[in-house]
Amino acid sequence: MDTHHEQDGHHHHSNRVEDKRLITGAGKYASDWNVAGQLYGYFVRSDRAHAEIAGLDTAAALAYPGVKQIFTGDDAIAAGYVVPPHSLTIPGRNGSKAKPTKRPVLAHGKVRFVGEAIALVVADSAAAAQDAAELVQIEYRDLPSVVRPEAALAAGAPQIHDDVPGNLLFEADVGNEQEVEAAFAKAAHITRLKVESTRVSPSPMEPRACLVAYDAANDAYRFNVVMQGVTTLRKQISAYTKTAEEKLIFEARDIGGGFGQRTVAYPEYCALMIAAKKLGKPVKWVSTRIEAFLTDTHGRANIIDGALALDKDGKFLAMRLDWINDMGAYLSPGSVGHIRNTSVCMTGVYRIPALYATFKAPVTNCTPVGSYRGAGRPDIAYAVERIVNQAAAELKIDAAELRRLNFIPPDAFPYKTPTGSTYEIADLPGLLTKALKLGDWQGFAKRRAESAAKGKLRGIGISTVIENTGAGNADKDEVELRLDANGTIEVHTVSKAQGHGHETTFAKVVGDALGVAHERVKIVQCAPGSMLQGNHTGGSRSAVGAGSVCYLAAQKLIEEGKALAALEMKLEPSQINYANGEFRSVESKRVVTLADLAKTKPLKVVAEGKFGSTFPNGCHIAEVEIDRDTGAAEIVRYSAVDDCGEVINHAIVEGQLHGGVVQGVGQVFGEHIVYDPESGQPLAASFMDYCMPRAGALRELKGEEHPTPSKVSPLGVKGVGESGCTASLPVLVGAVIDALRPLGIEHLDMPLTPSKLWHAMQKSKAA
Ligand code: MCN
Repeated sequence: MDTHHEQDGHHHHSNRVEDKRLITGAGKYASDWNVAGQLYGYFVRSDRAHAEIAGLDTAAALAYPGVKQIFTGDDAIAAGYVVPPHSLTIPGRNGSKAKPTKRPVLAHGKVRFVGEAIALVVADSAAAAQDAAELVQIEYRDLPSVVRPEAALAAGAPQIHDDVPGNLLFEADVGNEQEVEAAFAKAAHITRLKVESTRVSPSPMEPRACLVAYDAANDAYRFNVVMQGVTTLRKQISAYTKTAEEKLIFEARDIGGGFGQRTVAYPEYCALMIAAKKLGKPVKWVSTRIEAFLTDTHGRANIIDGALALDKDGKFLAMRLDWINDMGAYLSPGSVGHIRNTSVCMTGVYRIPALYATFKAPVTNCTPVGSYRGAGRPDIAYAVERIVNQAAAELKIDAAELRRLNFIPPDAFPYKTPTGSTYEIADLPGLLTKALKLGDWQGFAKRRAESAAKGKLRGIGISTVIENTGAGNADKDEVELRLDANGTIEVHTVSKAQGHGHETTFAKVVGDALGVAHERVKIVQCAPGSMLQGNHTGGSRSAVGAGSVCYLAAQKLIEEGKALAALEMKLEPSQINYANGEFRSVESKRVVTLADLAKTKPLKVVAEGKFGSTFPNGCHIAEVEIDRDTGAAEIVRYSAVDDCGEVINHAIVEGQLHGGVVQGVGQVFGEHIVYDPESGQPLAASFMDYCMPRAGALRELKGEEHPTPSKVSPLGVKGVGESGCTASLPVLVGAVIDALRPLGIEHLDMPLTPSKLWHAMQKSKAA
C-alpha cells in the first residue's frame, strides 16, 4: 500500500491505457456501429401504467413513406419470445419458487407499465420510423394501477398478472425466528427503524443501442449492443428466444457505463431479431434518454422494517428485518440481487448472534427492477447502519464506540454469519481507528460549534460495512492468451469493462506475471464468436475472477513455454528457468524468448479458475452542513478507509471508490424515480426532474487503504467496484440525521432534498 503518498494528500496518478482513446473521442460505442443497408427501428410504447390493448391499428403508419414493416405482440407470440429468463432462483418460503412473469417482447393483450414496448416500426431512416410510430393507433381499456409495493400487497389491490395472486411474486425468509424472539424478550433495549432504499435509475452516460443482423445461411444473429460481458447476455437472449447460444454473436468495443443496467437481455433486442430475420436486413435501434428512464431496469426499491435488540451494555443480541422488494411489472433477468445479496452480509460487520429476516417481493405497475451498483449490498448496509446509529442515539453511546463494541473481532475470522456466509478476513478495529483519525472524529464538536456560529447545522456520519464480491454465477472463469511472433500477448476475456480500466489492470497482471512490459499485453474483451466461459463484469468480481485467471493463464504460458523451449534446447523442462520473457538453461547458456515460441504459429493457452466470495470492507466518515433557510445540505468532509485486499492499480481503485461514493451521493440527495399513485405515470423521466449529482457535490474525498489480503484467489484482491456506493448511503444520511437530531428529527427517507429538509425543520420548529 502506498500510504506515504496518501498521507501527503496526493492523489494517485492515473495511468490508464484506455483513457487516451476514451477522452479524445476515439471510442466506439454501441450506436457507432453501422452496416450497409441497415434499417432503423423505433418502438411505440405504452403511455398507460395498466391497460388492456383493445385495438391496435398500424395501417396509417405502414403507409408512411420509408416504412418497411411494423411488428406487434402477435409477432412476439408467433416467434415464441414470451418468457424472459430470471435469476431469482433461490429457494422461497416452504420450498416455494419465484414465478417467471410472461413478457412477450412486444406487449400482447395488456400493458403493465408506462414505457412497455407495444410495436416496433422499421423504416429506412430513424426519422421515418419515429414519425410513422406516431401514426400507430392504440385503443386502450384502462385498468386501475398500483405503483407502491406496500399498496400492491394490500387486500383489494389491482391484480397485475393473472397467475400472480395478490401480486406476490416471491416470499422467503432466512435465519431463526425463535432465537430472535427469545433474544428480543430478554433485551434491555430495542431499537426500531423502518427505512426505504429508494427506486432509482442507474443512468449510465451511454444510452442503450442495438444493431441486429440476421445471417440466413447460418441461421445466426449478429449483435452490436451495449453489454457488461457476453456470456450472461448470450445465455439470457438464448433463453428468451430459444435460439442456440452459438447462433448468437456479439460485438462491442467501448461501453459508456453499465452499473448493472447493461447486463441483461432486454425485450427490445429480441424484437429486433424478429425484424432483422423477417426483413432480411440489419435493424438498428438507439434509445433516447426518456426511453432509458422508462425501460432500462431500475435499481434498489426496497423497504426494510428493522429492529435491533441490545443488552444493557450495548451489545447486540438479535436483529429482525422485514423486507418488501419492489420488482416492478415483470421479473427482470437481473432480479436476484435484491434478495440474495442482502442476505449474504445481513449482520454487517457485527457479531449479532440471532437473526431473522423475511422478504416479500410484489409486482407493481412500474419499470422492472434489476441490479444496480451493489445490487442489494447498499440496501442492507443502509438498513443495518441506520439502525445502529439510531441505537447509539437512543442509548447515548458514541456511534463509533457502539460499532467497536460489536465488531466481529479479528481473531474470529473466518467468521460464519447467522445466514450461513463465511467472511474470509477483515481488520475492523484497525479500519475504524484509521478512519477516526483520517476523519478527525474527535475534532467534530469544535467544527459543529464553528458551523453553528455561522448559523448552520452540522452533522457527522459513520458507516462500517462489508460486502460480498467475487463469486460469480458462471461455472468458471476462462481466459485465453495468444502469443504472436512479435512477442505480443493478447489476453481474451469475456468480461467487459464499462469504464473500469480492465485494459490497464489485466495487462498489468499478465505483464507482471510474465515479467514483460505491460505495453506488450493487449486485452481483447468479448471477441465476436469466442465461446470462452466466464462471468460478465458485475458484482465487483472481475479482478477476483477474470483478473486472477489472467495470472493463472500467464503461469500456464510459462509452463507450456518451458516444455517447448526444452524441446528446442534438447533439455528437460525442469532444466529451464523463465524470467522476463526469456527461457534460459544454465547448462546450455542458450536463450529462447517468448516470441521465439510463436515463430511458426501463434501459441494459445486457455486457463480457468473458480473463486469464492471475497469480503471487501470499509469505514467511511462524512460531515454535512445544512442551511437552515434553504434546507440545502452540503458535504463538507468525506473520509474513506477501505480494505479491498491487495491493490492492482491504486489510481483505478481510488477512481472506483470515488465513483461509487458519488453514486451514493446521488441517491441520498437527489435521485428518485417517483410515480403518480393515481395514474401510475412516472414523474421523473428526464434529467430535468431526475437530479443527478454534479461535480461540486463532493469536492474532496480523502481515501486510505487498509488491506487484509484475500486468500480466495492468487492475486489477494477483493472487489472494489461497488464499495463506495455501499458505504456512502448510510454515512451521508447518517450525517444529515445527526445534524437534525437536536431538532428532534430522527428519520427521513432519501432523497434528502433541500425541500424535504426545509419542511422537516419547519415542522420541528412548529412542534
Ligand atoms: N481493482 C484493483 N485492485 C483491486 C480490485 C480491483 O486494481 N483490489 C481494479 C480492477 O482491476 C478493475 C477495477 O478495479 O479495473 C474494478 O474491479 P472490480 O472491483 O473487480 O469490479 P468489476 O471490474 O467487476 O466492476 C464491476 C463494478 C460494478 S458491479 C459496477 S455496477 C460498477 C463498478 O464496477 N459499474 C461501473 N464500477 C464502474 N465504473 C465505471 N466507470 N462504470 C461502471 O458502469
